Amino acid sequence: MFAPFKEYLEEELFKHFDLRSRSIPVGLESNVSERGKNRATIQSWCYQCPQFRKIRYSYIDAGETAQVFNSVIYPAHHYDIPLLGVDFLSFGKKKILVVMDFQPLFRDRTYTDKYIEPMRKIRDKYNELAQNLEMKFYDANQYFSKYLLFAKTDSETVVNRLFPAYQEYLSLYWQMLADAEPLTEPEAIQRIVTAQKEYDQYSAERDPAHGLFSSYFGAEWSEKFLYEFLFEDASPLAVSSARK
Ligand code: BLA
Repeated sequence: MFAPFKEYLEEELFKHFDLRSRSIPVGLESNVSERGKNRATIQSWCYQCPQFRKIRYSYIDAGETAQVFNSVIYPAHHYDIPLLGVDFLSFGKKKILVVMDFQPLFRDRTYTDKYIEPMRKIRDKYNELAQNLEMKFYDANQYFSKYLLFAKTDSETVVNRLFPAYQEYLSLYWQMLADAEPLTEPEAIQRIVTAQKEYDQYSAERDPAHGLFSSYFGAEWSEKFLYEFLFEDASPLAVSSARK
């Protein structure tokens, strides 16, 4: 379902950037679940380049039961631009949920004008993908922008509307990076280090995927995947005790 999105991201990344592989902890690169009657696989890829310190994406293929494409791009710490977040999910072909955003590190007016307002033009073209749905797991005011794509949709819209919207957002993101002024002050860079780390902590604690991963691959693998790969700068202490 979302394979063309993954392939497009790969082509774009290799076209624009000098990518190096970034290691994924042993055992977390892929997994296969034989639980239940449906076979499920998850596979992940991770790269870095001078502009992006971590580019990760994962694909869950459980046939008709579930297809998920999830990705986060973390800019190098000397760029204050938002993170690029993608979460496309399809369950039983009927329930399709798509989320894509430039995930802001800060919420002040200067930041928003610079990095979020440019998304507006694209968002306005794809109104049917911006449904203002209520968030149950996350807080829409933390690390989400007001021009995110967030929709419950169908497979036809995925092909005809989401794909072009995705291409436009990606293209804007590369442009935003190209126009961004690298930070040079150690304090300014440290502020990004902290903000990106807080993003990982917040995301690891809220991630609604924990249940999905656990059901396929077990709780132990899920916890490792979340804290050692997806959001590796988060510390698991607070949460694992909360979950027990
Ligand atoms: C929702 N994301 C979800 C849900 C799941 C995942 C299972 C709940 C779907 C439901 O309502 O039934 C799945 N999340 C994953 C998977 C991974 C993951 C498989 O991290 C990792 C491989 N989520 C992100 C990113 C964004 C994001 C980068 O990981 C940003 C674009 C958004 N996912 C997002 C949002 C929701 C969601 C906004 C709705 C959650 C809510 O209602 O609060």
